[in-house]
Amino acid sequence: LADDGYRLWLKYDQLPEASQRKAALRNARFIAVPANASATLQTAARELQKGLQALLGQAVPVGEARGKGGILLTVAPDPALGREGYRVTTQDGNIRISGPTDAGVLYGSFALLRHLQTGQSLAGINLSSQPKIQYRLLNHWDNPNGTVERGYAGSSIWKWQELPEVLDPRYQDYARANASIGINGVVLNNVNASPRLLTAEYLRKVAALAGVMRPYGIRVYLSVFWAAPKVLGGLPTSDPLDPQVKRWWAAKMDEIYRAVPDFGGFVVKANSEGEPGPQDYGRNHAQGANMLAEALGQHDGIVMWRAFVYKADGSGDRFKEAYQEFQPLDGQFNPKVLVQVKNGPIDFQAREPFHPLFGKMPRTPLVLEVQLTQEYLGFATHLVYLAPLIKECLEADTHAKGLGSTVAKVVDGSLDQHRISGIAGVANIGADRNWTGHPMGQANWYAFGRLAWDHTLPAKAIAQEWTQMTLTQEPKAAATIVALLEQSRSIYVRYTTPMGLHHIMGQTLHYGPEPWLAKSARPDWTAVYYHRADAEGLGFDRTAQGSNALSLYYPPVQQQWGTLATCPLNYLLWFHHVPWDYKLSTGRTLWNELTTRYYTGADSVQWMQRQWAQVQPAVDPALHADVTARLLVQQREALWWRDACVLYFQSIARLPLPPGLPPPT
Ligand code: GCW
Repeated sequence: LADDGYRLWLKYDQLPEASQRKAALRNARFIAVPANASATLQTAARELQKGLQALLGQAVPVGEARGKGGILLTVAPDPALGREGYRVTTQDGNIRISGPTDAGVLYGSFALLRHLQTGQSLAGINLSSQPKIQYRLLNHWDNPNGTVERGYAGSSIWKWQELPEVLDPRYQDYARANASIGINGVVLNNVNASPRLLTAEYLRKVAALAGVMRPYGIRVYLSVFWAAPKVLGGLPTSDPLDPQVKRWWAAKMDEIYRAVPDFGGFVVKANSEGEPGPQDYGRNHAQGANMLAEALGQHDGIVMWRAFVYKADGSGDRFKEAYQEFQPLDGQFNPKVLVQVKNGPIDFQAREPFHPLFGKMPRTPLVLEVQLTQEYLGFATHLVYLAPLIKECLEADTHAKGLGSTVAKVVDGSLDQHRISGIAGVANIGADRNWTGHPMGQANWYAFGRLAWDHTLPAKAIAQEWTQMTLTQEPKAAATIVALLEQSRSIYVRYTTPMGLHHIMGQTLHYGPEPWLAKSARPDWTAVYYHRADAEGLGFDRTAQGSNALSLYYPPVQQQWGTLATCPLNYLLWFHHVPWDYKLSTGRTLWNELTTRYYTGADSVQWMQRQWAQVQPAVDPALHADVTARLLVQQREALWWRDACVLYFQSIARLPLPPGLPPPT
């Protein structure tokens, strides 16, 4: 039967080797849960049973412990494990999955299944782990009408019109998939929020979804429309300092928590891209966020206030705007507030330097927001594995407290000893049978969860796990696919925006090349604003001679990125206006290096096609054909990017292509 991708990495295909299965079965004769087990523990037991039976091809009963050779689920205090950690150990002839909470045991159960799915033995198993980040969230940009902002995998999986009565079984599979990678929160709706989500009618629907998520350790959250007091409450204002407004929100919080007692909290996009916010009333972001946090009162929720703000100002530098609005507010936020910051200063480009707010707001917990939906990375037609992009940001050194002050340590709270920490991935999930449109997009959902749990995991190891669990156990094919995944993002950067070019995509769809775009209602949305190509050279000068955005970083970062000689070529045009004939460390001039990268990038898509062709015997035929076809689109569009950009920049640089490169097609 063709695999339609629905089962994701939880396929539980029978283990290949009979001997391996036998050995595993000796350790998995039964699953024991305590009497009166909670819904979460029962969920863990059921998942183990489902997984083991399928992997081993034999029945594994759930019930009381019966001698040796079984799996025991136990909740037991274990201060070394935090709240959600787990241990999987061998003890007295049984395997024991334990954790300080039910959720920990659930995560341990999935860890055991992953262990088997990746071909490891149960004999002498000894695993332990706990998450480094507390709030690990998917952000859905889903609208009540079923559309998904920047979604490329069909419509929303939430069928609002059918809720709360109809609970699509898919909701449970969604929750399972998230729990299996440690995601513990889901923001159901778009940050460009509809006020409807806060109505009594919708809160019933939200409560129904929360009921499905709860046994999987997942809390639901909502994005808030700032002007709700006016629009829903009929108040004359939504001023956060107005007593009526405060009362309206406090009452709304009580209503929400009556419907969903474990409700997680809110994400807010305010005074950004036309959304209303506290600035409409002369208040700042902290005043807005704090009002919501106070309205939460005794309820156990948080407010994630987004820092994605900029004004349409063609003479300024958008790079600096979030910093300028937020950095001065450090120390003014309520303890329930986290500020949510995109990985880079502009907007989810294929490669960005880390956002300068990381390391510069030590008194405020910062949520790292990354985009899994491939808005600027080829939609659902280009194969781009995002773990290397996410890791690049996490591993970047802010130098806030000396060497090794990585973004990861800012985000996990360890650098500044924060009590709470968070990470958010903008979901790439839709109603397509295979969830993500591009079958390989599943790897990005998977990788996000794994990194949210443990940001030290290497991108390659995550790709290996995912490939083995999802595509094939055949070692050579798996290695080929992993190499393909690993290279895919840098290939994408090469044929679209090499060397630090950014924001030169088409304005309406955010797709395809439009480096010539010079006019827009938003001046800082034109491509020429960003690439600044002229007769002399290319790139945005952000040194002291230019916008001086570099000054937002700590001195060691400024020093590294601040000179042509020391700036890594991958970031060069982010920070420098470089003469076309400037000789780079590669020995080539800027023009020759740029064009070479566009060409080698596009050529590399053919390499990807060849690699993928090789694994054909080892993966499901339908899935193989699907990815093959998508690679054809990718190949066509890589040439489109290459030719459009090379020809456009050539019209300005007026230089010939370096020898050996064929003319654009
Ligand atoms: O990248 C931009 C997107 C918008 C999005 C915005 C944001 C939800 O084009 O669609 O709006 O970012 O992150 O708020």
